[in-house]
Amino acid sequence: SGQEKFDDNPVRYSDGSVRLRNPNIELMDQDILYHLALGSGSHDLVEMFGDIKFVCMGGTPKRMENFAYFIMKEIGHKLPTGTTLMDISQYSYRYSMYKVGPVLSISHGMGIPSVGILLHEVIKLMYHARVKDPIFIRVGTCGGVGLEGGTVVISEEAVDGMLKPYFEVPVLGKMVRRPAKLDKQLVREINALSNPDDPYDTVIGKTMCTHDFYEGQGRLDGAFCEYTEVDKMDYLHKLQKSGVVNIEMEAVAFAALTHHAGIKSAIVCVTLLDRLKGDQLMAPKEVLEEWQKRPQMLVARYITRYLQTK
Ligand code: R2B
Ligand code: URA
Repeated sequence: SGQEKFDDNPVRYSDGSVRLRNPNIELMDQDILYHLALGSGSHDLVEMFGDIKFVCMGGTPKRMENFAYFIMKEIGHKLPTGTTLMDISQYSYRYSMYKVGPVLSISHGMGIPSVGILLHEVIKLMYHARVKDPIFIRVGTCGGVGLEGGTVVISEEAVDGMLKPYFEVPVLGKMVRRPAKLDKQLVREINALSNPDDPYDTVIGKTMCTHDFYEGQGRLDGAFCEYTEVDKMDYLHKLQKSGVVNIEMEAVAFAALTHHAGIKSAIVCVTLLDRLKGDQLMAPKEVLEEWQKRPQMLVARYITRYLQTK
């Protein structure tokens, strides 16, 4: 059924549940998901998470708490009386996690190492909880390349800071390279739900993922800068010619690790500025907050439709 193969085994079991590409895990008597403050010995993960369908991730704890309340309203989920939404991972003091029915809303922090650690543990969580065919979506922020602030971007491809479409990580002293693949159909399905009446654009394009916010994204306003404004603009125009429409800091790891695990995923970000016009984030706090709801609204629409039709 078009399933990825590794060794001789599909990445998912025939019922759609996540199979780990690591023979060690099932041999351990418990698995401690340290950065989530959860464990297969200490928690009944099937009972707690077995009904998950969507895993939504974004940078900050507050944004993902807001998303949890928002998706609760959108899908009409009611908490058991007398209970409130709790941060399941609060005692990790690293990431925040909220569960709203079939939706998990988790903060991933900034950058590839942070999202990478989280993905290892969330993918294992899906395995321990025997979750079937989960869909992972990053709802984030980014810089636009020729797009004004407040534009929603659905990533169709993720490339690294050298414009290569893979995630590279040194393992045992050797560079391991994994393709940063996103689900094309999911991109189309999400895009089809953008509202032509919205007072902002929703576009599909290539996303560049960097290891740094300042020099790594060609900014002139870091603590260091050893190039000129002309160099910067030449570079951004080169990016634009190669199809890059936005720049952020997690896409290649997010795309590559979900793909490697056989999990469908998408990345939907809002631009906080147009990098062709500047480097500093000048929009007022209220405006930035309103913009950050835009990817959430689109993703909530996708989740709501999905849950209604399945
Ligand atoms: C977007 O915003 C953050 C940097 O400000 C980073 O996590 C990203 O990808
Ligand atoms: N996040 C980034 O990584 N870059 C920007 O310019 C804005 C948000």
